[in-house]
Amino acid sequence: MSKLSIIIPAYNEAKTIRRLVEKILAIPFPIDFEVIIVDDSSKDRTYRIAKLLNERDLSKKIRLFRNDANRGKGYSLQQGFQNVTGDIVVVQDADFEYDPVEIPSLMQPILAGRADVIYGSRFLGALRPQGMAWANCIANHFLTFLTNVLYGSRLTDMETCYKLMRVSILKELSLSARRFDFEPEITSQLLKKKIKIQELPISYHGRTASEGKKIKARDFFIAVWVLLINRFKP
Ligand SMILES: Nc1nc2c(ncn2[C@@H]2O[C@H](COP(=O)(O)OP(=O)(O)O)[C@@H](O)[C@H]2O)c(=O)[nH]1
Ligand SMILES: [Mg+2]
Repeated sequence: MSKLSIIIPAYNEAKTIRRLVEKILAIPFPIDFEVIIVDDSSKDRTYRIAKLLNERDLSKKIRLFRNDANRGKGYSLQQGFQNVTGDIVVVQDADFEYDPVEIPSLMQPILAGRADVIYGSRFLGALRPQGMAWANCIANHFLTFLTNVLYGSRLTDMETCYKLMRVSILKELSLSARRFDFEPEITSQLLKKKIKIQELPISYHGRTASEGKKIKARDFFIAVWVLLINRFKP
């Protein structure tokens, strides 16, 4: 095991992308790493900032891609996944709700050969993490509960962005989700393949819609639908 690939899907994240990437570059990861930024055709300065970061990055750890139009988080992740050169992959949202300094400890069980997939759970530390709106909190618990009922799992946070796995496992999946249906789709495929998902606690600082949170009620219903159809799909 020699390299970590951190994928950052970014859509209109000019406020946080620089700070996030600079923070990642300063983390003493136990293995080599690359940062793959996929700009989802942002309308703000996200791409320009990412380009500058890329040009100034003497360590050559940053790789930058850009979608030709706004296509969604799932699509952006696919672009990233197709370009990984590492053996372990993790998704890092661009908005700093999740703190990348926690990634090295999440990698430990995989590096030690004790796990193939790790989910960072926001709910192992608190039932309602800091800054998470009540509606989002209840939706998260419900979607995790539904996952557990349908797939016989015992997860506490299906929707977490921190999903780490061996690239060899990722390559076994056939993902088609384009938007926020990514989380239920990847989780159901892993569980259907009987791949064990191990959870570790993480911290979380939720942001509000005015700060740029874009997930909506409709994404909740899409997630329910995706969990159901994947369960009964042959
Ligand atoms: N909302 C949204 N986010 C996108 C899109 N493409 C990439 N992303 C990124 O996906 C991540 C998650 O989005 P966010 O709005 O924070 O959703 P949430 O934290 O799950 O509620 C962020 O890093 C976004 O920049 C897109 O088309 N729409
Ligand atoms: Mg977010």
